[in-house]
Amino acid sequence: MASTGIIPTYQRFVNGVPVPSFSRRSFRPREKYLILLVFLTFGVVCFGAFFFLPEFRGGSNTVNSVYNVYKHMQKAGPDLLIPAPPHGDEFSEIPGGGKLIRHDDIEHPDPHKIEDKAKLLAKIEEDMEIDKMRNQKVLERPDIIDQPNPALSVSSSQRTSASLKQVEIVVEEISVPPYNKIVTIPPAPSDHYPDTNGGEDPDPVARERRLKVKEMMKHAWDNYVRYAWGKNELRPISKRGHSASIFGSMSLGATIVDGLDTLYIMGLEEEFKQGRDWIAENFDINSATTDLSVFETNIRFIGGLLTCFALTGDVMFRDKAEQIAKKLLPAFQTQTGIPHSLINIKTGASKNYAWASGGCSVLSEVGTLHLEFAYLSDVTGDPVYRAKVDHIRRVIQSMDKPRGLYPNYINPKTGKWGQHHMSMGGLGDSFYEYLLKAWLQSGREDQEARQMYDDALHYVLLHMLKVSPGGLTFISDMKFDRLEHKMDHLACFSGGMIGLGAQTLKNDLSERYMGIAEAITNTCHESYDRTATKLGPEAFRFTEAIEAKALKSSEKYYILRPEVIESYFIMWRLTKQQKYRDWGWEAVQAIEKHCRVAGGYTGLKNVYLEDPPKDDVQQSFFLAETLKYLYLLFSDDSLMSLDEWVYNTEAHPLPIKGVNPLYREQV
Ligand code: DMJ
Repeated sequence: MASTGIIPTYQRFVNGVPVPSFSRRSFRPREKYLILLVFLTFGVVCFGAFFFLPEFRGGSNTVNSVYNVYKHMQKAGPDLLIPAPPHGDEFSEIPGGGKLIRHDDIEHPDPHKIEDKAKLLAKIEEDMEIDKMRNQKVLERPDIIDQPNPALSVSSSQRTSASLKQVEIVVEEISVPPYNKIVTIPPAPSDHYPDTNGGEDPDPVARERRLKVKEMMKHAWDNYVRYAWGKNELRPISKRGHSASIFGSMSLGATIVDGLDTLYIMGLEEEFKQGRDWIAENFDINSATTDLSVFETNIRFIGGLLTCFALTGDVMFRDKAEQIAKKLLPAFQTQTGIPHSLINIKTGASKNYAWASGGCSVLSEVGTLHLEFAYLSDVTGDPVYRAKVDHIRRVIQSMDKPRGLYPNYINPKTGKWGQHHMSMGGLGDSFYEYLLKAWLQSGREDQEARQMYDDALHYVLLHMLKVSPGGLTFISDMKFDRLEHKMDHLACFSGGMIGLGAQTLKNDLSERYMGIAEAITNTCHESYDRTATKLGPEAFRFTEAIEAKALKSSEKYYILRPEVIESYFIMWRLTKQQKYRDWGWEAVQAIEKHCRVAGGYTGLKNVYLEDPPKDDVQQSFFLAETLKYLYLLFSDDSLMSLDEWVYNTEAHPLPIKGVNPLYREQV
């Protein structure tokens, strides 16, 4: 007879003959064990649910508990989506963001509409592609199709464990996932930590403005979390991920790594912890299978991670930085040791850009590795990284300089210059910056770097510095012997750099150089002020007809770049002239008016139009640099002081050796 019970019955045989089971009066020992096992399992499940689900532990009421169970089920995947039971509170947090939104927006999807939504999404994505081709306005993706990713929510346990100031070595033995084991390296004995909750300026206006910038960071970050978590960048209008070619085709979470130290500095602890855990758990440079830019990977990823290591002592950051640097090393295996621009992380094959003059490497790229690689050697104890960048320095230093200038292109095979194009903007810029900053980073020990900086700047100013008929000072580009009276937005960092150089080594030239720094920063401000949006173009020119304005349509865009604001920040700290703060605030207002959209911040295609078309990209450097510099502009000097930190070219502050106890070098 077939059993209809839940517990299976077993047929007994005696000498091969089945014995009818109805004749038994009690369970056999095996059956008893089985029943016991079932009850035990049930008990363990109940016990586990009670103690380990935070909602049960929190003693919430029944409705809330049911609601929370529903949320857990949502995490299991879209297939399990069911209408949520009624809930007492009308609002909840966006996962990871802490921003209040209506439950209706996220929690009550009508199951019957899910298919239509998917179709709508596909249609919108298709429209956007067509739209892009026509260079028309990007179609905004309506909110109804965005389901927050529950996997991104910051759990209560994460919240309580979020601490930015880890001083002692902590190994949490009980945690299962390795990323929860935070091992920290203490700084040299000192009570010195950046007071990220402090740094408030005595001026109440500055305090208010700083708060506004912090809110902007929240808006940028929350939307990235909501729509593009783990992707490189956010498309804030079409509300999806974006990846520029510099990141290859992989999702490396560039915005997380690049923006993390800004979160830290702003005291956004939950968001910092959320990003930190993503990096620990998900960031793997080996997932990169196509070509990556050595320069960009260094300044954004290695630089960002090293700053987080310095700030927290959390060795996970240092180790990830080192893993990346190791993968970049094959790019240095050229005849001269001058690295190639691109590397395939998987194969180790490296090459230069097809467009670069005669197969050359780019000056700004090979010269912008020094800070990160030197620091990495000191914190890991492995001299290989510093050796690589010292070698680059020696090669470049030994080359003849046409009229004392450094051309933008250098051939890694021959060790000779390519085309004699010189620029303080793209292709040249941060080469000069890193000479000055290598000296600063070394606690002013690296005299060779300072000498090279002084010489390079002398010849740049001698040959390329110009004053327009209207009295605007600018650093022109130079192509062979011809000056091109154009300045890139990128070159606007030089106001701050020249000021910093003048202030940190007082000599006969200091006053003149400080004057030039002020004049260049003023010109860059003019390039903003002379537009309809009050945001500056990608490049501006000086001709008989125009001054500090873009000429070509390809120069009229603004992609949330930081360089002008970077100079406001440095010049404010050096001179304390109120105008720099005022100009920074003008930029904040313009960004809010023209670049802020519901889904984040976008670049503009033409800053001279009252209502410019938008590019639908929130660059990772907007979080890493633009917002960080704005925040620091309105902070007290004590926060991330220029006496203790040197900012890499992506605005990731690295500690100054011998001055800042957070240097954390291996001894
Ligand atoms: C950043 O990635 C860095 O500042 C780099 O040096 C050049 N420009 C971008 C931002 O404009």
